[in-house]
Amino acid sequence: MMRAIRRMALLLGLAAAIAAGGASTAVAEQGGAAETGVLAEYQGETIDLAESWEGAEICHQRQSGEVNCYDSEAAYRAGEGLSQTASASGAGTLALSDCPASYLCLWKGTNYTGERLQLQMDTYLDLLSNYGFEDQVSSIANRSVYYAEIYDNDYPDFPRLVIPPNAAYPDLSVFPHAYGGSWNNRADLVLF
Ligand SMILES: [Ca+2]
Ligand SMILES: [Ca+2]
Repeated sequence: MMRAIRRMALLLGLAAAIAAGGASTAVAEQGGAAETGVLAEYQGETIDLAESWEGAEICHQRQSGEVNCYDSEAAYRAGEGLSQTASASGAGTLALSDCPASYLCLWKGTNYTGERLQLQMDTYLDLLSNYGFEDQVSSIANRSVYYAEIYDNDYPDFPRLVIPPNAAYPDLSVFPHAYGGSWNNRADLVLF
């Protein structure tokens, strides 16, 4: 019940959050002000995911909220203290089985390929533009016990697609979008 209430509150605040994000983007474009993206650690440097992943393949949000990025599955598993052999697909190959339990994983390519963003599911709302992932999600896996939803904020009534617990969708182009076309490369935010 608390989750439902929190989700409702977040939805009500959604338009305001998006308006604020739009305004700061406009300011940044006009005045060259700092971007407002999520900062992550990658190869000893701090990068702004909204600007560029700088060649990273996997960006993982820790339970602490910190985001760490890696250029390979092997580097990710080493950096997060995971067993190398637990990766069913083998080091260097990205696949569904590489998405950790309790996480929502989003890929830029179909069939769980391409850059992968791993979000923990107690942040409730994430604007994908802050992670450099806006309108770029092609496959998705929900490895948590909670429902997740992706929203398209390019339309005033926020079309959404529900991702049930333990659902994995290798190709979002099979899901029709309310405004035509499919859900491939349409998601702007995620709600848990
Ligand atoms: Ca968009
Ligand atoms: Ca969109």
